[in-house]
Amino acid sequence: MDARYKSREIERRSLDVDGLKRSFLEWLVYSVGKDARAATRRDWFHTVALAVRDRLVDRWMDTTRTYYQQDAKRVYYLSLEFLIGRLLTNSLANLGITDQCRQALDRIGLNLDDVVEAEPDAALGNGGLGRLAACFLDSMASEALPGYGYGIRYEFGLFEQRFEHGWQVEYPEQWLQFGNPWEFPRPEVLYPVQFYGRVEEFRDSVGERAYRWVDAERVLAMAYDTPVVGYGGDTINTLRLWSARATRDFNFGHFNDGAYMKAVEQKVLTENLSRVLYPNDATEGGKELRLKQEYFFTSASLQDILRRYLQHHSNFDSLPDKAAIQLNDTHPAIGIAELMRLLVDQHGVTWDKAWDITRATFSYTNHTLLPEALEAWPVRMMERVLPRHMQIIYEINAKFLNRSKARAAGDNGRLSRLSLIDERGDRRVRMGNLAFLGSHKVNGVSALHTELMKQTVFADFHAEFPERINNKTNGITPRRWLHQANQPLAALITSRIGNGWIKDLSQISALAEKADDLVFREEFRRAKRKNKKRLAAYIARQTGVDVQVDSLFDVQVKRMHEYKRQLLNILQAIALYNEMRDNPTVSWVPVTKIFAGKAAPSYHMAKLIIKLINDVAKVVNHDPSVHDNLKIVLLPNYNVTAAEIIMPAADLSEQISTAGMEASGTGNMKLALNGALTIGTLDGANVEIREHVGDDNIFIFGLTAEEVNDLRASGGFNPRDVIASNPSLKRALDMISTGVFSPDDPHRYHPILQALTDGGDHFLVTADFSDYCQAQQAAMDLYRDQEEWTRKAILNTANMGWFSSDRTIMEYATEIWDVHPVKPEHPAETET
Ligand code: TH1
Repeated sequence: MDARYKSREIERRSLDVDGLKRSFLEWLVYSVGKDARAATRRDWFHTVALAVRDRLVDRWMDTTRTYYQQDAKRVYYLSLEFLIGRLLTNSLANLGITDQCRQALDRIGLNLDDVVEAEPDAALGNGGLGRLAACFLDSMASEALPGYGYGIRYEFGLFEQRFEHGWQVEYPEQWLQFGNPWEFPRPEVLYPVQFYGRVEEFRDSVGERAYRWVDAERVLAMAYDTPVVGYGGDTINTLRLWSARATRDFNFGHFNDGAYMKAVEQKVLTENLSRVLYPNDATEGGKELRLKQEYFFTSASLQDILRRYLQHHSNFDSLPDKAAIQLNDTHPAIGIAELMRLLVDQHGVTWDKAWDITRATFSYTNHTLLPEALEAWPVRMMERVLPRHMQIIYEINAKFLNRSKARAAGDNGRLSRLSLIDERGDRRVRMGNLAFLGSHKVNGVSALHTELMKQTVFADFHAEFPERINNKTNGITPRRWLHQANQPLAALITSRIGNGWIKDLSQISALAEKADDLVFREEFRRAKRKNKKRLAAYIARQTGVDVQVDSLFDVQVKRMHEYKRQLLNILQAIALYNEMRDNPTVSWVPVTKIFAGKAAPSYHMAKLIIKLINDVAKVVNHDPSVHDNLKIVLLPNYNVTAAEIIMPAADLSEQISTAGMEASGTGNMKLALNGALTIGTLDGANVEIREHVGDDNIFIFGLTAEEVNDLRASGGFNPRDVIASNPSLKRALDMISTGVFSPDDPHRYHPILQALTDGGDHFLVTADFSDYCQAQQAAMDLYRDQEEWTRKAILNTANMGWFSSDRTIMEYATEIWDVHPVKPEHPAETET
């Protein structure tokens, strides 16, 4: 081999500063095609990403080869969302070459932090559900589990949010505009996916009744692979995302007719399938394109899984021993019917055997009990788009209902609730019931949520299959959410207890004994202050508002939703504003209220709440009579990158959903791990956070899930009475209704006031207001005592070890998937 090529090949693997530097300069010229003098920040980002990518390819292939050679059982995480964010910092840290990379760039006269800033945020998800999938990928790779992510390569991720005159306006998020250096297109990994058409019955070779799906439209799914680097860089797994491609034969038919433009138009329409992520978090739209997206990626993934399995096996008997398929909510639940179709129609497996295999392979995670989020596709739509699947679903349903205990007991009410078809009104397919029935395990995402699943949506199924429901409390990856995002605190922790916590977060409990150490407290505060300064600068840049670094940073960051009750928070802010103006001589604890979050574009109430927060902020921030003791900011375009700046800087974490409505929450975990104290209801994982950090180190308020349930069962309450009896609430609402915050349009907030009064206050904002204000007061009082506050903050960080997604993922691995760690085998490194 030409010596120059050989040395370049070695260069691609080199992890030292010189090797990295030479590699950067080569990549810039030969792949990005730029001269160092002309290179932009983005060029440098692409250069560095490509050079870093070189350093993980060998180990990526070793990982994949080892799984193949050992015929290891794999887990497939099917998710319509992967909210991964930026990857450069993550890849560097997990490969352990951050310092070398920084120095190499230094020598070229560049700053790593600037290069990092040029990476777009991959927002292929809405919120918690998508981010959970991303944390799970990190944990599977870090625990050496053979795990694959399967999803859609959306051309447009979650919209970019801007505020115009205080209103949310959506812009397309073009994350792929300048190319994506992390992905490998696989034009040869291509599967056909069909839609529409009809089902034909025929007799198979042994005279049995059989079915085939004919006259269907065909789309191709093309794979794009992104390596998922585990901590330490030993295991590198794969995230495979599908992109829609029109078939060629489809177009040729039109060419022969001479209808060239028609063919091209058809191609564009077909490829719209993977164009855009639906921007609804925990609400279901019922749109045909959404159903097609769900089926598209699920079918392609299952075909890929079966192809991989068949490399080692000649029948499907041991599929459940070689593949575990996890359904991230019901979005891929059509996979149950699809696997049945593939096994029965395409591979000639008998129905009963196929059903046993299917159930043993699939498991399902439920993420919400909100009725508006439970997917139910109109039977007529399903019949049209997926005619064979509709038949299969009927068949599954008939067999199940025939055998169910409810039939034996003659309980028709229960039978109709167990049915896969909701017969009330226009008939619909209940995807949750299908997912439940087709899985061997079904889990909720926090202890409370799992109990409520048993008592509410899945009560009848739970009675039928008492072993099936189990809990897997969510977690977060300590790599991104502490090690990378909060370097000041990470360095402090490592200086005291070593760096074992990055891989085994339970070790962080060793910090608890430092809570009484005055020196440690001082350093803990210093780290927090550094993060707050960074956030303050970010706030100034994004909103133009100057905030006091020493004020209490009170943070509510999450999707805008009525059940999450941003409204409760802003009402308390108004009440506090009034108190400060009424009592100008009191020495107030300065408070900065920080909000961030997107509203679904069609969710009018959530968008109105955004406008309200912006309107209140404008008045409060410009009122000299509060002496800068209260500032309110709503940061635009909340995403993973913004979260990495916000989480480390928070003092107080707002987790104030109506009890029983937030399945888990994961932002609550990120904030507590970074030393914020929680103010929250006993909802979702807040319950378990309290158990871990201790009742003295958290501010709990409000009705419990049980009380909420009882209150609603007893016919609700009269919010007008509550308002009348609480002068500060009444005053806040009066200010809103008289246009104090909207002089240009005094009636702007009528819908909000209506919902809180005549509307019955479904989310119990007024009911919890007084208790919430007391909890806020307790937080402000405590904040005056910085030593006590810091002690509790340290205890929060120290007691959050259990909330690592490594713990969660190992519970899934042992209790649901039966998959085990596989250490990649590295062939002896080629000598230099
Ligand atoms: C969220 C839940 O609201 C949240 O409580 C939980 O922590 C998170 O999932 C992870 O488990 C959900 N996100 C979605 C998104 C869609 C549909 C349902 C849910 S539930 C699109």
